[in-house]
Amino acid sequence: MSTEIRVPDIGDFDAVEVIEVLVAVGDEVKEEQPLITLESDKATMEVPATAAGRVAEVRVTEGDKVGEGDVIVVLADRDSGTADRDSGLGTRDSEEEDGDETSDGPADQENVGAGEPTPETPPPASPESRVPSPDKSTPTPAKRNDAEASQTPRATNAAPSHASPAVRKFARELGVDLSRVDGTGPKNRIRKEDVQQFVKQAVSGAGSAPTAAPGLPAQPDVDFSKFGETETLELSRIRKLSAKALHASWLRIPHVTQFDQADITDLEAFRKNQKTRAESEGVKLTMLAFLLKAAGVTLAEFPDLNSALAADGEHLIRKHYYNVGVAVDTDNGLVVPVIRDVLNKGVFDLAHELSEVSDRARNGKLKGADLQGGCFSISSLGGIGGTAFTPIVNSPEVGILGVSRAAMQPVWNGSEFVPRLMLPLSLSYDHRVIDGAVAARITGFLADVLGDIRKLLL
Ligand code: CAO
Repeated sequence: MSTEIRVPDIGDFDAVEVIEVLVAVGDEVKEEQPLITLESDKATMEVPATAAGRVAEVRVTEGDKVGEGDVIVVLADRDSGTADRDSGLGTRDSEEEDGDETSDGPADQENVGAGEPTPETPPPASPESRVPSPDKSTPTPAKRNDAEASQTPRATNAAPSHASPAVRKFARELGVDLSRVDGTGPKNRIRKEDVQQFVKQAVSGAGSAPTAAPGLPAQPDVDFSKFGETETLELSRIRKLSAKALHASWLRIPHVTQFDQADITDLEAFRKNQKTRAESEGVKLTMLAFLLKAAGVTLAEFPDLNSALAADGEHLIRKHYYNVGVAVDTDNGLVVPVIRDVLNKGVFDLAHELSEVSDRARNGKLKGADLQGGCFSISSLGGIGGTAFTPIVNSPEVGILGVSRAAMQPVWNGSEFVPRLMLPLSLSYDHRVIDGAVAARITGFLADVLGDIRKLLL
């Protein structure tokens, strides 16, 4: 038995151009998989399969004009696949060639235009390997109901870059900005081949990863020995990895840093007061343990800060767990182990875990799992010095808190200046997710929590 897939109701158009044929004879297609892309004056639309099966015939080629009811593809049922093939149904050579022009075969086609967010591929190793693996419990956007999905072509705006949804998805996967690609298709439409060509040029010309920044000028290879004596040292493994991760985050994320101060006079008095008790329990109670707790409370209050932007750039994945990475300075470079469930742990427990994990970091004893699953990060330079800095967000997280050295300052209380211990906070955030006004509220909230020990501990 075979199934004819027809052009569904596409509104007021009766002759719409086929700009892409996404399948070829012999391909196995799933229900809802896009088969062809149509383009009208106003939009491009993918026509999905209304059933699963093997493509026995492709009745259209690029450039054809089609209207509602026209048969575009004939599917053979999986069961009757061999029989249909034997009967020679729809195996015209020319069609196979046409299909090959626009398709990389069944494997590549599976996800094309599926319209669901693709979780960010976890990078290979630390510190970017702390990227949480796709959270199975995270709700994904609701699936359209079958009837709606199978009868309606999916429309997207053709402007501003002239490319089909499949080409857009392909470009997105490679990190290519389509506005920088010249289209060689009809009406300057960008084809898959144009994107491939752009990437090839970027790789050969710039020598940098296309996913990082196609077209970035290559770093000049300067012979510094012309100017004086030099030596060349190999970077440590950690530094090489973190350099790559930091560079990718820097390029990927539009950063803004919000500065604020928290009055930690009472908190510091409390910490000092508890220090001896903590030491008797073998715990070094530093300010960072309180900051971890405060970060948990803040993430719970501002759920967008506890999120990740999906790879399609159109969905936000909110996390319902509260894991915070802590930047630890080691002889071999920066590592960011993750402290889990900070919202629900006591400050003593957090202090204990922090000193245990930073010891392991300094002794090179961290495991891969220690570096994964973070939602947010803290980079504390308070033990060293400085008044403010602009930390780099650890993509795909959306925020990082930089903490500088607390100092006594005269603070006006409405009637007089009083000496208060002020802690400088620098919150860098992904401006695609967090707006400036929200960031100001976040640091204000954090300062408030740190300023009132009850809000932190209760
Ligand atoms: N203001 C004033 N004093 C501070 C402070 C602050 N913000 N933060 C810490 N201190 C104090 C501590 O209380 C401690 O004093 P006491 O010994 O009197 O208790 C002292 O400074 C040393 O603290 P510490 O740095 O050993 O401990 P910590 O928990 O604050 O930090 C860790 C631990 C692992 C974060 C830290 O050792 C570290 O590696 N910091 C560097 C992080 C880094 O490199 N970030 C940059 C990343 S981007 O390149």
